[in-house]
Amino acid sequence: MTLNSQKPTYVVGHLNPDTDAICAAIGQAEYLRRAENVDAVPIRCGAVPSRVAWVLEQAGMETPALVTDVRTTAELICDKDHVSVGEDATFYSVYRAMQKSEVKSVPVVSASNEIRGILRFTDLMQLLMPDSLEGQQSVKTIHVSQQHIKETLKGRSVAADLSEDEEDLIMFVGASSKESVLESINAAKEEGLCDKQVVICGDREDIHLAAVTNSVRVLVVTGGYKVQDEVISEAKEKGVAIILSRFDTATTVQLVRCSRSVSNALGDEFLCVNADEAVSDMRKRLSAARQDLFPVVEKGTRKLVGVFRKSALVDPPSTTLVLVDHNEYAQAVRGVEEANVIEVIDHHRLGGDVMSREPIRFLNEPVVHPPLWLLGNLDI
Ligand SMILES: [Mn+2]
Repeated sequence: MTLNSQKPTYVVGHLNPDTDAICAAIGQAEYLRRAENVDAVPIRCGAVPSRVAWVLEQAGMETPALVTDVRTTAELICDKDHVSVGEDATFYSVYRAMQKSEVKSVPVVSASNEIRGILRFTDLMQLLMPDSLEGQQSVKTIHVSQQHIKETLKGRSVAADLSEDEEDLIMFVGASSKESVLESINAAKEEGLCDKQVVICGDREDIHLAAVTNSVRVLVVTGGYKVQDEVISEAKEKGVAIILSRFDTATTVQLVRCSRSVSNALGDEFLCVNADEAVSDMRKRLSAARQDLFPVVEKGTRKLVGVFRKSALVDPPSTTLVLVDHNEYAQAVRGVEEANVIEVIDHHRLGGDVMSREPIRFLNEPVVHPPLWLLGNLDI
């Protein structure tokens, strides 16, 4: 059984439970539910001996669930509704998702929801900036897929099929005179860079044709303009992709940059926490980390369960416990020291372990033995 976020009050007997430990947990939980309107659930912290199983079977009672550790876990403190994004998502879609959810970091996951990294707003911004300002080519070069360009532009493809693979593309805006544009295309051709060029321009048919004839990689036609059939058939023949954008050239250029996938901004180093890891165990490990958001993953699969901030480690919610048939921590469920014990019902010596912030019900009475004829096989 996994402790979930809507935790009830657990009523638990001692380790190596016997009949009175199990039956007291069942009985006291039932009493608290009925008489005191407490959301009480009986649990056990060890295997059920056959004798106890027999008693429960005779009484038609269910065996309490096994909970061997009541420490607060990562799963318990994490936010399971936090927005996450796919590694294939574009800058634009992630930026919009972060704005909408008003978050500064998001977990990035694979198609099967495995954690790939944590993306901060500042990491995201790097996607808009060229890696270097040295040389025109590096400023204009972006690592992006044709399919993503189309998606971000909410555009339409009219010639060769768009590639889904990311590649280095060099943006070129066909805004100058026809002669200047052709000169640039020819220069790119001489440098062997033509098949990396994305030519972006409006309703300039001569440029469209020149770009396609020279086998640039992609032609993006802006402003909602159409391209001539001649250009389309030439593009199909040359394998040039054409994307129609309804945005003007300046906006289109900006949105092409925003088409980069966020996987390009992900670092390798980030801390991850298993869902069943106790907060008290992870606190030291995470306190020095510069990370502000920690992904919680399913142990073994690394599937994302949720995320939490460092501040969640400060005062995590504790498990509420009622101890029956014991009061010494040495005999209690793991994590009892971190739990909030609100009641003790027992018939053993006082161990002196239980501490509480407020007064609690603490019943400790010796058992008055029943007559010998009743003892039989009873376990008390
Ligand atoms: Mn007992």
